[in-house]
Amino acid sequence: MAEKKVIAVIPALNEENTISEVIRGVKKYVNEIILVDDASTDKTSIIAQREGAVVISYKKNKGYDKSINDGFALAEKRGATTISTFDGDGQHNPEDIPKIIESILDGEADVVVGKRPHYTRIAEYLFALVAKIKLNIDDPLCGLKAYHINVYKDVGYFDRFSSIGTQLLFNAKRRGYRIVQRNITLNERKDTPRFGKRFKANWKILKAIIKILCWRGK
Ligand SMILES: Nc1nc2c(ncn2[C@@H]2O[C@H](COP(=O)(O)OP(=O)(O)OP(=O)(O)O)[C@@H](O)[C@H]2O)c(=O)[nH]1
Ligand SMILES: [Mg+2]
Repeated sequence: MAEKKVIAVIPALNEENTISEVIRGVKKYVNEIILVDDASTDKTSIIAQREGAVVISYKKNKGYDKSINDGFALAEKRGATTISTFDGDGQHNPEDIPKIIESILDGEADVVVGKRPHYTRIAEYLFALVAKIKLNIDDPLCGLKAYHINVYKDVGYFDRFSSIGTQLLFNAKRRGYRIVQRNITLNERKDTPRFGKRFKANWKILKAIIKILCWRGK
């Protein structure tokens, strides 16, 4: 059997305060880390490189999903057999990674989604309801997920319409892949969400829900 290689993709926007500790923690549980720095104006990129991550850096902000698209494409090129996404803001705990990748490595699941103990925004509860009905999963917006490379190769992309990291998950369901959920721990964010303040964030999530529900394409 081919060797297994786990690559973590970390999207990051101005996370210089947390990125060093995040990379040091994640490194213990994966083979490689790809950090996608979305035109941060701080030292995120430099610190990530120093900590040994493979860094993709943009001159202009491309957004969360486009960053992960590029991260996944590079992970595939670098021979990943499992790809995990992980937030760079210190809210996830690296110790949860084994729980997230285990079922994929054992061949028991194709996609694993983390379930956070609580959500911050009203629209997250709505998306959770939609995902419960469609996928039997409670937390589609959790930034800690893992995918078998075959799911990504079969679909051919991570995101095409700013789904906030959910399109590959819904696509996997459509194609009959096995999706499971695992409880994870969550730390409080120490500064402001990069995702936008309350109204903007809720609006982005609402748009993603509508797109997922209306989406009939490939
Ligand atoms: N590449 C990229 N990363 C982003 C962007 N916006 C947010 N991120 C990163 O995505 C991860 C999650 O973003 P957060 O702002 O923490 O979003 P969140 O955890 O859903 O929001 P909170 O629960 O309020 O913290 C972090 O590592 C961010 O740095 C972006 O535009 N581009
Ligand atoms: Mg966060």
